[in-house]
Parts: sequence; structure tokens; C-alpha cells
Amino acid sequence: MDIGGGYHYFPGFLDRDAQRGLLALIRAVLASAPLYTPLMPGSGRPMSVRMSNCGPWGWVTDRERGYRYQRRHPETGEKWPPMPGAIAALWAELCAYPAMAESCLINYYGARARMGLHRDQDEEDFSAPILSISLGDEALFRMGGPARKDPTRSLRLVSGDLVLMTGAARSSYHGIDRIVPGSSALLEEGGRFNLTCRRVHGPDWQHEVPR
Ligand code: MD6
Ligand code: FE
Repeated sequence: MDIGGGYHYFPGFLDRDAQRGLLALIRAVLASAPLYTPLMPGSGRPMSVRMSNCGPWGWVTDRERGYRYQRRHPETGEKWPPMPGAIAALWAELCAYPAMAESCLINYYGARARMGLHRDQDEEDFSAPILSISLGDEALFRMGGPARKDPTRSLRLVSGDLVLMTGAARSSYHGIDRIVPGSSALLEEGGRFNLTCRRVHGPDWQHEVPR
């Protein structure tokens, strides 16, 4: 559903079984690429969300080197686990883009976590959309425009909802004001996973064929 400004909203796209299946895949990724606490560039302040990635490239941040994509987990030094086929399939189904996603950022929100208003702009190719998948507790998603002063709207994302950011929304400010603790029973430990699938390089960028 086109909700304006380049934001596309797919409420309840994943049914309960699909959510459970995706969650199991994410848990398997996290068993080899554990969640870590990212630090803001400059200040070194810890972010309130914890992060990991799957796919050939992962988005990371630390105090010294800032926001970037890299091939390896910053704490284990291992390559990121492959992107599960079910996630790649959602990208192929919903993103009209002629190449596969290269990165799936996994954000975990505990009861008090939030995500300040930001734009995702560490990718080379803004013609590719970003696909966001919500699992677990509900979250209040703030959606703005390309300028920080643009008016914002709020959308309550529930487990199984997808959001696609394309066109103007691809470069628009957005964030998570808060989550609603206890609003979903999907995660035994409570909280919320958000997966964002991204293309990092242009469509012709060649990947080595995995052996
Ligand atoms: C979240 N999402 O939903 C945070 N970024 O927890 C994002 O920051 C985001 O939902 C780019 C595209 C879609 C998103
Ligand atoms: Fe974002």
C-alpha cells in the first residue's frame, strides 16, 4: 500500500508461521554473528539498539571509524553469515530492483531502546529501495521527508509488517520513537527485531560466487 512520500506499507504481510520461521533463521544467524552494541561516531556513546548483520556486507559503526559497510563482524572478525533465502525472496518479491540485496541489518530493541531520526545514506546506490521487516513487540515508527524540518507522521509497526522505502522516502528521515513492551509474544525474551535489507553497491557490482 502506497502511503505517500515514497513509503509503502504492507500491514500483516507475514503471518504467524512466517514470522516464526523468519525468527528461527535470525536466531541461527545470531548464533554465529552475535548482537553487539554499536557506538556513535565521535562521542562513542552506545546506541540503545543492539545489532548484527547477514549477507555479504554488514552495516557497522564505532567511535573512530564511524558508519560504514564491512564484510566482517566487528567483534568476532568472522564474515557475516549468508542472507537466508526467505529474506532474499522477500526482497525479490517486493523490490523492483535488478540485483539481490547485499546486506540485512538486524536491529534488536529491548524495552527501552529507540532509534533517533536519521537517513540511511551509507550506500552507493539510492535507486535501490530499503525493505524493513518487523518481528516482535510493536514500535512507533516516525516517518519524515528528505529534510530534517519536514513534517513527520507516526505509524505503529506490528510483528509481520513490512515497510518499503523508495523514491523520496529512500532519502527521508525516519526513526523509532519507542517500542511497546509486552505487545507481542513472538520473542520469549520480549522486545523487537527489525531487519532492513539493503543494496550497497550499484546493480552491476559483481559478487564472488560462493563455493
Ligand atoms: C526500525 N528502521 O524499524 C528502524 N531504515 O527499527 C529503519 O531505520 C529503517 O525501517 C531504512 C528503511 C526502513 C527502516
Ligand atoms: Fe533507517
